[in-house]
Amino acid sequence: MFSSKLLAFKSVPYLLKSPSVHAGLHTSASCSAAKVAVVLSGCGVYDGTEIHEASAILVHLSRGGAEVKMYAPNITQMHVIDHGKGAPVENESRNVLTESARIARGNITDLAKLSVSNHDAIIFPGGFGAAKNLSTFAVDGTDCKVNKDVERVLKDFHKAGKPIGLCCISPVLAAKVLSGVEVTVGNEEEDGGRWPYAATAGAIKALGAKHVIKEAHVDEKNKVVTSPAFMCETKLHLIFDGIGTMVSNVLKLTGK
Ligand SMILES: *[C@@H]1O[C@H](CO)[C@@H](O)[C@H](O)[C@H]1NC(C)=O
Ligand SMILES: *[C@@H]1O[C@H](CO)[C@@H](O)[C@H](O)[C@H]1NC(C)=O
Ligand SMILES: *[C@@H]1O[C@H](CO)[C@@H](O)[C@H](O)[C@H]1NC(C)=O
Ligand SMILES: CC(=O)N[C@H]1CO[C@H](CO)[C@@H](O)[C@@H]1O
Repeated sequence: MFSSKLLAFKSVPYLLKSPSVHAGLHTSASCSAAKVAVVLSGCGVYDGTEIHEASAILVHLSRGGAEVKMYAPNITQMHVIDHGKGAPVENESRNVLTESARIARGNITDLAKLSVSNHDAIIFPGGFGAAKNLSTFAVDGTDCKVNKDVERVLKDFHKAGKPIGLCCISPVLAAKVLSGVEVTVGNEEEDGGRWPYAATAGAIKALGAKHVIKEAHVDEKNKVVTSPAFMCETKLHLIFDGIGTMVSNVLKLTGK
């Protein structure tokens, strides 16, 4: 993995920062950076977090200068899906926190330990994990239950006036937990297959939330920012850019 050239480069002493310089940089960076929690729900679109969405969020947060900490609940996944076949794997069981750790490169914390006081904002990528593990929306629709720690953190960030970003299917979590919130999942009609999950907008309205037909929406009053991401059949770079709009609005609302 590491070439001998790289190892040689790293061993040149005058290219390394002294510990004091490094500590100074770290302190100044952490003063102004927005501290953002990202909540994952597994690893893979059909039973966990949508990987491209999580990655796009992390790239945009990095570019925006945010300090990121990742979380996932320590619970068993509802399903393990063979993504090649699109079907559940019989008798296989996986843990949401363990699977999410793949996306976090190992650096992840149990969602039960997430405290609003340590963060300026929170973001939920989509993927079926949000509807299967963070809530029961995939099975129960508008009668869904939301994971108790997901419900707790959504309410805590909302009460503290700290921004909440959600994309793809995740806006249903806010619609269920935060009454009267405005969100978008893109469109309310399938429009020739461009919006295959358009029916979700109806469920959002039935939950008492307001659905807005938009490529990205900022509910200024509730500080809830949403974008459709993979709810739309479109090009990957457009999904990446849409998530960038969501992330930059979340960062703007932190005031950092
Ligand atoms: C893990 O993430 C935290 C920020 O949440 C960071 O301070 C720490 O350095 C990271 N640890 C590793 C081993 O990357
Ligand atoms: C997850 O929960 C299991 C069972 O309760 C426990 O053994 C394990 O240590 C937990 N993992 C983490 C990372 O908290
Ligand atoms: C799954 O487990 C059940 C109960 O142990 C067993 O009856 C069944 O044959 C298993 N299915 C497969 C595909 O292994
Ligand atoms: C295995 C399973 O279904 N796990 C959970 C996924 O998340 C939902 C919502 O919190 C739980 O109800 C499930 O038990």
